[in-house]
Amino acid sequence: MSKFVRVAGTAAALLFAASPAGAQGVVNVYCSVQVEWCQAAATEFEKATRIKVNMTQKGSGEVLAQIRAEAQNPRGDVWFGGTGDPHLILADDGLSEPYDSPLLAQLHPWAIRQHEIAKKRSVGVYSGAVGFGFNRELLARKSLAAPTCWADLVKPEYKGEVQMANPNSSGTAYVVIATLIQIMGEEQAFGYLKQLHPNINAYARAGTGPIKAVARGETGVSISFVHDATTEANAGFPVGYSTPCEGTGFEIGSMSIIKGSRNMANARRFYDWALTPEAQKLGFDVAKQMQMPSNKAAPLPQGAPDLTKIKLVDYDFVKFGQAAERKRLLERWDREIGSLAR
Ligand code: S7P
Repeated sequence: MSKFVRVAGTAAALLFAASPAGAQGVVNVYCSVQVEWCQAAATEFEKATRIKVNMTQKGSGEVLAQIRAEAQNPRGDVWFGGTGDPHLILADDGLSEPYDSPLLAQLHPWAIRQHEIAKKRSVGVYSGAVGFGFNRELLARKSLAAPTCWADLVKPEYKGEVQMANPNSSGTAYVVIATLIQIMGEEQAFGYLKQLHPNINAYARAGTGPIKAVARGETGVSISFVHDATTEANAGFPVGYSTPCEGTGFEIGSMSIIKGSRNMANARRFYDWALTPEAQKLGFDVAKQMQMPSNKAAPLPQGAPDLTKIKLVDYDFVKFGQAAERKRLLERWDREIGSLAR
């Protein structure tokens, strides 16, 4: 039976799976979806295979940093979930293993495209779009309209009302910056982020932090994946969402096998299993997550944002999935935005 342990004093939530009777070895998984999904995946994979799962939950930027730090002595086998750009960057670094799963043919073209861009070192597991989450009750109390355009967020009436994540730790926030650059061009995007800064009350560590703050009524507005807004609304919070009128970016939530994995056969079994419709349905059925699954036979969760109805940019995964480009943009963000007075 899997058990969940949160380690005090660290940002990480760790999941340890107790060894099931007759366990068939082990697989070490770094997991960047929400912890409920990580836990469900560990439990169900163990049940299906009797392979013990040691699972660590962390944000995408943090897992990328960890795998890089462990490159000489890899401790993880699979990285499951998290935004696609850091998975491409890991591939660009040569720190993930190429793999052709027999399940590839069952996937949507956007998930296979991720596999191609990564030169077989990653694959799409789910997709979701960036937008604005908002607390209906809080905005009504403050007589604020819900934002519908990127241009709205920089208006003075939203001073201190908006939250987004820090792109160093959060893959979500990196998608936001890449999105703004693709909509406005880089100079204007950084000008926009400077203008936005007085309206930001916190740059959260985790990408889902801002929408959880919206749900709790701690901030009126967040820049988030809109599927995470529907999860909070379904949990009973007064949360709504909109997608920007100028267009928006999206993620190909991904999975990679870590270079030098010491449990390669089990890593591949987990990877293949995670691409099955049954495994992908767990995201919604057990963990109430609302992303669009990559297996064509896994249904879009009822009430999930329909990506075909959202104005999406033609996201340049090749450009924003390069290690040097991410490093340059994060350094620029630290220099020009992260260091601004609060
Ligand atoms: O699981 C929900 C979700 O929005 O979180 C992932 C995200 O990358 C993890 O958070 P960070 O922004 O902190 O890296 C998304 O991939 C996923 O859709």
